[in-house]
Amino acid sequence: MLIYANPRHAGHSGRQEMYRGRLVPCHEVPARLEHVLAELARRPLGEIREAPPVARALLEAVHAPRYLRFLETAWQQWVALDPANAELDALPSVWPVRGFRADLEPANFAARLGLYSFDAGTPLTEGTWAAAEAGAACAAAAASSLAGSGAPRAAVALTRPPGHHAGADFFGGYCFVNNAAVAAQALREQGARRVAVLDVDYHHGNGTQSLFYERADVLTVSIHGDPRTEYPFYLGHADETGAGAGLGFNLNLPLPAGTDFAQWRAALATALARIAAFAPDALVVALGVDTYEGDPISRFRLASGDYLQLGADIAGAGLPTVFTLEGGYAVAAMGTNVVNVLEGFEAAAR
Ligand code: 6XA
Ligand code: ZN
Repeated sequence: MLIYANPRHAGHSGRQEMYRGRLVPCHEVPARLEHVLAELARRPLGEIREAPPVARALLEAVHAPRYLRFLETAWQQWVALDPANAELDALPSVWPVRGFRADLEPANFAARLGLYSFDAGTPLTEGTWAAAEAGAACAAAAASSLAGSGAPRAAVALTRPPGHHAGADFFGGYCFVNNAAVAAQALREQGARRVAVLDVDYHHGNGTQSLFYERADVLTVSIHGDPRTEYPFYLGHADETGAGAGLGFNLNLPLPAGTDFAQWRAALATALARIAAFAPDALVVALGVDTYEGDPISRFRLASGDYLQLGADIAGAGLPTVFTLEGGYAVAAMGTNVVNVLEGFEAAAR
């Protein structure tokens, strides 16, 4: 498999996030990706490449132009308010809920930050935009690499910040640019008639779901902690099945806290059966490993060895596959768990 690693990822390094009523050190840290790279050095699975820059038109096919312009300039706006802000992160604290105006961009920076976000757990830092844009480039390059004869079966966007919570014009859940959606859109634009996105992160991929909710050409399937108790809370229920032309093209498989691999794998079988019935030309896997039993913020019970089987089951779909890296906060186990998925996939895809 081909691996596109984000060379700018470490520039996005938040200091603090709001968690259970207090500011705590960020869970989504650069070391997560460094552990995956270290494990890939021990167990190489393919060439590791740098991606060319991502086309703005592709980003704008996924995200609103005014949102992208905001992300791109947010740090400068933040520091322009007060040079001392350079030592802080920009963290949202006010949001327009139902009945508020979202069509106008407020003149106040904190209000703009709130307009384009949905939680106080996602700090925006000096290197956030560069990291997010370079991550999208990895996703786009991974998709491109699957086109043509002699293409590999799979390609990986090894990147952070993650992407699956980011929607057309909002960030949150540590996500800014939706890398899985960028990959799916790129696959469509390069000729795939139908693309399936399978989200195996512990958390519902609300951003990805909302981006494709009214489209029949991209099937979105997510296996995740039940949103009645688990983040992102306000989306991810089983009765969300798509709308308009997209009706029937979204599948949510919420599972209770405490779910083990046997139960989880049964949901994966349901997900893969739906994907097979859709008969896509390509698959995007939003790969989070926060389903791990040792994850500090999640509550499933997958063991490291289970990720080999998870990868093999996904390979069983028999599709050209792009993986994007999403969550996983048991940092020291991150390399083993992610590389196990990829190795399990490769071994079964042979
Ligand atoms: C709340 C928890 C965010 C979860 C992020 C994640 N700050 N999403 O892993 O997949
Ligand atoms: Zn997650």
